[in-house]
Amino acid sequence: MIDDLQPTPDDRFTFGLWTVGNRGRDPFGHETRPPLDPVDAVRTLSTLGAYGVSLHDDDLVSPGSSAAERDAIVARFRAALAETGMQVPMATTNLFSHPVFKDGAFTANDPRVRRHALRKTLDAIDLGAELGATVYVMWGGREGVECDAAKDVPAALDCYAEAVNACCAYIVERGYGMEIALEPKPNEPRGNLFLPTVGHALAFIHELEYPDMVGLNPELAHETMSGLSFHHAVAQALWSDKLLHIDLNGQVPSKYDQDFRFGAEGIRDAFYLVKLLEDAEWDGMRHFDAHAYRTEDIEGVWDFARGCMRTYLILRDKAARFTEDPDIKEALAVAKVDQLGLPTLPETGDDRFERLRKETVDVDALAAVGYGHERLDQLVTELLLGAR
Ligand code: GLT
Ligand code: MN
Ligand code: MN
Repeated sequence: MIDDLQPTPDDRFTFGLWTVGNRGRDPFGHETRPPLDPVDAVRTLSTLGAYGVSLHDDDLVSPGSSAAERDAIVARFRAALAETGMQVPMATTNLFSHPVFKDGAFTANDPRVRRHALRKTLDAIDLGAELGATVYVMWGGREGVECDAAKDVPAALDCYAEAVNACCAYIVERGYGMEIALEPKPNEPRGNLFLPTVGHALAFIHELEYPDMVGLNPELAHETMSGLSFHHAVAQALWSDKLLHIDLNGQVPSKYDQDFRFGAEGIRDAFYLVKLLEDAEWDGMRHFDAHAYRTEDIEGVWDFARGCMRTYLILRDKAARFTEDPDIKEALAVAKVDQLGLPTLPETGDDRFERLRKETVDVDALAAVGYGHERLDQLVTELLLGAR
C-alpha cells in the first residue's frame, strides 16, 4: 500500500470549472445534477488538495452579463481564490455553445462570425490575465465541417492561423506573460475537426507568426479517439518542447468523447504517460478534463475528483517502483533500452561515411537475439496489478 494518497498543491492538480460543474447532460438526456457555484467548486477542490482551477469565460461570467455584473462575479471569485490559495493557471473561451458558431468560430465562412469570435477571445484573454493565467487554451470546438463542399480547408487553415497570430499579437501588445496551447481533437461535435491530432497541431505551429508563443494542450481522450497512443503523442510534444498543458481523463478508443475519470479506462497508457511526465520532471499542470458519470449526485462528483488525483498518485508510485525493481532493471537491460541513448554515428570527419561502410556486422547473429519483451511486459502487468 502507498502510505500517502492525499494530494497537495505541490502535485499541481487542477480541474476545469466545467468538469466538476458538469451537470450530466448528454445528447439523449437532460441534466441529472443541479448547477454548481464556481465558488463552491474552488472551496471543495481546495479541501481535496487541488492546486487550482481553469475556466472558460462563460463558466464564470454567464453570457449577457453587464460590465458591472461581470466585475462583481469576478471579485467574488477572486475572494474565494484568495481565501483558499487556489490558482487559475489556465483560461479558455467557449466558441462552441452559442448557435452563432454553428459553422465554426475562427474558421466560420462568414467574416462577421470570425470577428465576433476574435472579440470574445480577446475578452477571455483579458479575464485569464486578470486571474493570473499563464496558459490560454484553444480547443477548436466547432472548427470543422460535415459538408466538405461547404468548406475550403486550406482557406479555413489560413483563417485559423490569422486568428492565432492576432491573439499572440494582442498578448504581446498587452504585455501579458501568456502562451497559447492548441488542443487537438479528431471529431465531435463536428464530423471532422481541423487540427485533429497532436501531429497536425505541431506542424501548424511552424506556419505561425509567433511559433515560440504557441504549444500544445493534448487531451488523453482526444488522441485515444483516433486510436493513437496518448503517451507517444505527449512524448513528441515534450521532445519538441511544446507541452504547455495537458488534459487527463479516461477513454476507450473509437468511442464518443467519454471524458471519464482519469484511469477509468486505458490504465496502461495512463501509467506510461505518468512515468513519462515524472521522468521528464515536467513542471506543468496535471489538469483533469473529465466529468463524473451521469449517474452521480454531488457526492459522486467529489468521489470522481478524488479518484482522478488518487490514480495519478498511485501511478506515480508505480513509476518509481518500476525504476527500482531489480527484475524490471534486468529485463530493461535485455531489451537494450539504454542503448537507444548511444549515438548511431559517433564518427566525425570527412571520411565518416567511408568508415561506416567499411564496418562489418554479423546480421544473422544480430537477428537471432531475443529482446525479452514478453517477460518485460508481463512484469509491468504484474506491477500494475499489484502482484509485485
Ligand atoms: C470542452 C472540451 C474540452 C476542452 C475544453 C476547453 S472545452 O469541455 O471537451 O476538451 O479542453 O475548451
Ligand atoms: Mn474530451
Ligand atoms: Mn480537453
